[in-house]
Amino acid sequence: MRIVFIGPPGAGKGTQAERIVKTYGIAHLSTGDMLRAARAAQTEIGKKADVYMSAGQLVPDDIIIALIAERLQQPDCRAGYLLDGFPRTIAQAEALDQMLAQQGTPLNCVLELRVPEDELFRRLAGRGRADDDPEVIRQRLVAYRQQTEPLLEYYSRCGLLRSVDGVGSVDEVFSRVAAALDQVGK
Ligand code: B4P
Repeated sequence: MRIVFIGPPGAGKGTQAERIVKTYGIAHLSTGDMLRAARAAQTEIGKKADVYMSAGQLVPDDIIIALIAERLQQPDCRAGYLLDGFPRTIAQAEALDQMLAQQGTPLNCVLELRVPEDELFRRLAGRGRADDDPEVIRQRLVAYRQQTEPLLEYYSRCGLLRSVDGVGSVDEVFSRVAAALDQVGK
């Protein structure tokens, strides 16, 4: 199964992704994790990405697309994968469509996790990562609304979008996610 996971910052994508990949036996491709690893290792990509991440902005499309194109070639992706936090812009979605069309491996599902803004602030304040400062969170929400939300319409047009309520305990949210994924392909 090839899944894209979309949701605002702090919606719980990373949290649910861990359970999804275990349950469905697929690879977990988190662009946020990849960028944080590159930043910690002080690679060229990591240093470039840090400037954008610290300001709550999206990292430029060319960097992210190259990162994912390389990752999708790894053997563990053959059994399927969950793209967690990618694509985040229409340009990224178009690049992904092109890569998957070339490989003859289209997406099976796009999962949207919906959480209201006041709850997002509460969760991110509790997490306390370097980019979870209130001003940076506000900036990340603006980036989400302007650059990522248009993807919902993009994927809804091709009939791939499934939206799930992300409010509730981690277990409750996971049962909704699993119910949505179990419907895919039926
Ligand atoms: P990401 O790493 O993708 O992170 P996120 O959207 O902030 O968080 P996520 O939704 O995964 O929430 P989590 O499970 O941690 O992005 C970070 C940055 O990387 C971006 O701002 C951007 O700069 C850059 N980036 C990444 N991908 C990019 C791309 N494709 N293009 C350009 N730039 C890109 O949960 C949050 C908190 O809520 C946790 O503390 C968790 O414990 C808690 N929580 C989870 N589920 C809960 C529940 N049900 N109830 C209560 N709390 C819950």
